[in-house]
Amino acid sequence: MQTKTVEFARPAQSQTTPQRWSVAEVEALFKLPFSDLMYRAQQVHREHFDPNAVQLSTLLSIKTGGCAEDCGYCSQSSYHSAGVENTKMLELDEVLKAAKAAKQAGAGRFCMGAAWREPSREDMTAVLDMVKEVRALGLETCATLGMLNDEQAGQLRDAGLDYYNHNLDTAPEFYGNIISTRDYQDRIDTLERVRNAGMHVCSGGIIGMGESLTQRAGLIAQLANMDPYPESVPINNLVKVEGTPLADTEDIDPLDFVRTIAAARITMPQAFVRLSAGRGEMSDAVQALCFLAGANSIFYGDQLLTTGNPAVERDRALMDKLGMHPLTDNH
Ligand code: SAM
Ligand code: DTB
Ligand code: SF4
Repeated sequence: MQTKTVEFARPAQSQTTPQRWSVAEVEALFKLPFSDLMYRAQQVHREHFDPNAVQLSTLLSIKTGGCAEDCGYCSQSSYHSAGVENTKMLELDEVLKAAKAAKQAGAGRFCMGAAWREPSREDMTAVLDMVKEVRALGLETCATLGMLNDEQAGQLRDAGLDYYNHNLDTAPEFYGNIISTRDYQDRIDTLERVRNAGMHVCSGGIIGMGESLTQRAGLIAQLANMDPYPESVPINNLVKVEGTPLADTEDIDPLDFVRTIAAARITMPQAFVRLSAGRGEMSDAVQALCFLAGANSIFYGDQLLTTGNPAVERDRALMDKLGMHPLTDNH
């Protein structure tokens, strides 16, 4: 491990005057001695957040499988054979039942995900109703539906959607190794439409897809240099699904995942950094390190989209053990 000292003579910033990060600067963060990186991340985290509060989002797959995109990590792509059953879109009452249960369990945000390249006109009609009704339950709303045009972004905003999730997933130069049916600019275009419509942006990526350290830093720099950077930054550890091209990818060292969380925290001080997919395979100790590194949001609920997540009881026990409380407590 390299031990050279890196200077951080940067002023505190706000989201209206974002700091620009070069890939080399982010890479230098990754190469810091672990304790120095954690210390720096803690300082930034405590400047902006209650370090013991965690934002809880519950996910629901409202349309599963049969997707027209070829994302190499994804169980829902029609290009792969991951054994995921293709379903029709859920009915409104099924979505509301799940949202009520999520609220009852303590979630503050409900995120509806669909395996689409982009939503059709009919899809939008149904989703807009879901957004309105879920919001009326007193939950924050998030949706992840693929690419949007300007009209669709405006419709979602008008329905009361609080966040739109659309991940950059990896560095621009590695993107083509993972996905061939769309390009990086398509993702950036949708994110701009979401931002211009006035919704909060949720965008992050996946770690452990075989990317180099420079490419991992490249993803973080790309997110941090968005103007403004996303309010919510999900960092997923690849869930290796059999039948997908990435099923046999080598595991990354959990401490490298923790370092990625810390780099996200330092470069995007006011964002909620979500410790996202992959928690099911992580020990409590690694998750605790992620919180120390500045993660302050998780997916909460027994299921992600097609794969498992730690059981609600396990997460409650973990929060108790760490003296953490849900952000919905309002303190
Ligand atoms: N189809 C929409 C899209 O791609 O934007 C929304 C749903 S898609 C499943 C949402 C995100 O989930 C992807 O961008 C990716 O970052 C994440 N994801 C999907 N499969 C994953 C896996 N096996 N491991 C980790 N993250 C995954
Ligand atoms: C995000 O960054 N991660 C979530 C959410 N946004 C939509 C999805 C994780 C999916 C993990 C694999 C699955 O369950 O299919
Ligand atoms: Fe489709 Fe989204 Fe999966 Fe890609 S990540 S295959 S766009 S559901």
